[in-house]
Amino acid sequence: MTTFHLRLGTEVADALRDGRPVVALESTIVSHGLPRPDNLRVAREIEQTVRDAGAVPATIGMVGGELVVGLDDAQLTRLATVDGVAKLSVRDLAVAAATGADGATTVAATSAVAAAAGIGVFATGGLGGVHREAAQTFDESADLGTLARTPIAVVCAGVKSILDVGATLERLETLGVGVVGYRTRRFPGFYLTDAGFDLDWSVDSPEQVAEVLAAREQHGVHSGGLLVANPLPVDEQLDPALHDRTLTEGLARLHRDGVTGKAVTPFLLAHFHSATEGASLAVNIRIILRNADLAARIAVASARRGTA
Ligand code: PSU
Ligand code: MN
Repeated sequence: MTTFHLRLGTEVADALRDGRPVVALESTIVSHGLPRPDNLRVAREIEQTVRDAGAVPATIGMVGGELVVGLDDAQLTRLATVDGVAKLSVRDLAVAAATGADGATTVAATSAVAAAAGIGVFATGGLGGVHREAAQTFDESADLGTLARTPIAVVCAGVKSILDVGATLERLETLGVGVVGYRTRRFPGFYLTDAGFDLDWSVDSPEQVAEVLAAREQHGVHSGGLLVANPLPVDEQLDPALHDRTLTEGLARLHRDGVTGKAVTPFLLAHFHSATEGASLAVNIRIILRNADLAARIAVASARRGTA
């Protein structure tokens, strides 16, 4: 009889046992969010960035039905290069394990697995959210509902404007997910520094985020997630005119091709990468590396405090 458990990579298991800083990383950006062959190179660079800032990277994914926290290089290569890697949200994890699938974990699944493994900080690029036209389609990423019940800090650059940003912020409030800007009171729009919405709170340092996480844990009142929204500097954002053109065209193609459901996000990401001839990819990579660095510094500060 098969037993199912989380397989921790050796380095991750050692770090967690010793109370050293660990940062969770997702695999959906590798398998479905970034184009080949850049995806594998970037996945390795993200891990290296976490190491350079003093933490241990734990990229999470499913290999042959095994749920791995801290993929080794062969496993990472497999999820970045083979065809047919499933996109796994939380609800898919058990089915994928029982059927022996290869799968990449979304923000929702990565958060849930990381928290179960005892990891408190997670770096990604952009969060899923409420899709445009959600009033008709009900298409809202499971990232939001999962963060409502998962005690993890997610460092991201807000959400992409492929989504309804205002509705996403409203849903985060309804669901009780904390949102703080990192050195800003404006919510970032991934490729763009400012998505056009104010935030109630901002934090100034990794140490201050560690304080927030300690307060949440020690109060024992709120056990949901915290979004740390880390914008790109204005001079590094995607040219806003190019961004707007690409978005309009991508949404039109989505309709034309009748793409729906979990295929929507990867379809629009791929459109951005090809239509901007690499400009959006360069920005995307920069965002992820900046978030990996900040997440690692938060994990280091939390480990110093002895709270994560
Ligand atoms: N947003 C991005 N890049 C991504 C994703 C979202 O800017 O790669 C991925 C993340 O893994 C996220 C998922 O959890 O897409 C959301 O997909 P959906 O909208 O189907 O929930
Ligand atoms: Mn969806």
